[in-house]
Amino acid sequence: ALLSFERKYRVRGGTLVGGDLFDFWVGPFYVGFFGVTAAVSALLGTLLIFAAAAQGPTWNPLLISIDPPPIEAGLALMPLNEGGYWQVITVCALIAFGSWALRQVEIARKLGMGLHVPVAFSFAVFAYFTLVVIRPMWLGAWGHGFPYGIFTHLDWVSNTGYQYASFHYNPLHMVAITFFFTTCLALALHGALVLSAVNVPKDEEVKSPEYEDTFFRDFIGYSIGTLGIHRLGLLLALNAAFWSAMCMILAGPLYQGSFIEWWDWWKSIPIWS
Ligand code: BCL
Ligand code: UQ1
Repeated sequence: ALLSFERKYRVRGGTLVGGDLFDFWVGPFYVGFFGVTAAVSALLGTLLIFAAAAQGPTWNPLLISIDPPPIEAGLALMPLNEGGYWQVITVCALIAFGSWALRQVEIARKLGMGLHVPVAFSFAVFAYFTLVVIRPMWLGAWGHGFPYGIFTHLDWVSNTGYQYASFHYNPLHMVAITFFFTTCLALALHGALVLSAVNVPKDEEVKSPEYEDTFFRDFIGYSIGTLGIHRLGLLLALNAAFWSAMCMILAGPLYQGSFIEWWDWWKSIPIWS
C-alpha cells in the first residue's frame, strides 16, 4: 500500500536518460531506466552464477566457486569454463552496481536532494572495481581477481595476505582498518546518544539536541554538533572504503615483497639510528 505521504513525492522528471520512458513505480519501487538495467544485469549475473556452478563438482553453497582465469592466461578473454564465466559475471556485477548508483542519482534528483548516497555507494563499487579490474590489469592477469565463492574468497584473502609476509604490516591496510574501527565508534556514540535523548519517562517530552550537545561538552569539553556528527560519520566511512582500495593498489602493483621489511626505513631514521 502507498504510505499517506508517498503520493505527494511521486513527481515526474529528474531522469538522466530516456525521459518519461521508465518514469514510474512498481509497488513501492521507483523503476527508471537504471532500475531496468540493474534488474536485468543482476538477474543475468545470478543466472550465470548458477550456470557456472552447474559445471562444477558441488552444490554445497559454502564450497561453490567461480574462479577467474589462470594467471598464465594474462588479460585474454577466456572460454566460459576457463574463467570466462568469472569474466562475464564480473561485467554483469559492474553494470548492476553502476546502474544501482545511477538509480540513486535519479531518485535524489527527483526529490531535489543532494547526491551523497550515490557518491557514498560509489566508494564501495570503487573498492570492488579495484579488486577485480584495476589491480588484475595492473598486475597483467585476470587471475589476480578474487574467486566468487564463500570459502574460496576467504582463501584468496588469506593467500594474498601471506604473499606479502604479514598483511597487518601493510601501512594502508592499517589506515583502512583504523577508519573502519573509528566508523564503528562514531556510529555507536551517535546511535547511543540519539536513543538516550528520546528515552524519557512516559508522558515527558523527548530531549532536544541541546541536551545532546551538553552531554558531550560536559563529558569531553567538545560537541561536534548534530549535523557535524553525520559529516564525520560519512567522512570516516568513505575513507574506510577508499584506503581499503589503496592498500590493495599498494600490495602488488606498487610494492612486492614483505610488508614487515617495508618498515625497515623506520628503524633507520637518523633520530634514533
Ligand atoms: Mg584485511 C581487505 C580489514 C586482517 C588480507 N581487510 C580488507 C578490507 C578491510 C580489512 C580494511 C576489506 C573491507 C573493504 O573495504 O572492502 N583485515 C581487516 C581487519 C583485520 C584484517 C580488521 C584484522 O585482522 C583485525 N587481512 C587481514 C589478515 C590478512 C588480510 C592479516 C589475511 C591473512 N585484507 C587482506 C586482503 C584484503 C583485505 C588480501 C583485501 O583485498 C581487502 C581490501 O582492502 O579490499 C579492497 C571493500 C568492500 C567491497 C569490495 C565490497 C563491495 C560491495 C559491492 C559494491 C556491492 C555488493 C552487493 C551485493 C552484496 C552483491 C550480492 C550478490 C548477490 C548475492 C548475487
Ligand atoms: C556529538 O557531538 C553530537 O552532536 C550533538 C552528536 O549528535 C547527535 C553525536 O551523535 C555525537 C556522537 C557527538 C560526539 C562526537 C564527537 C566527535 C565529539
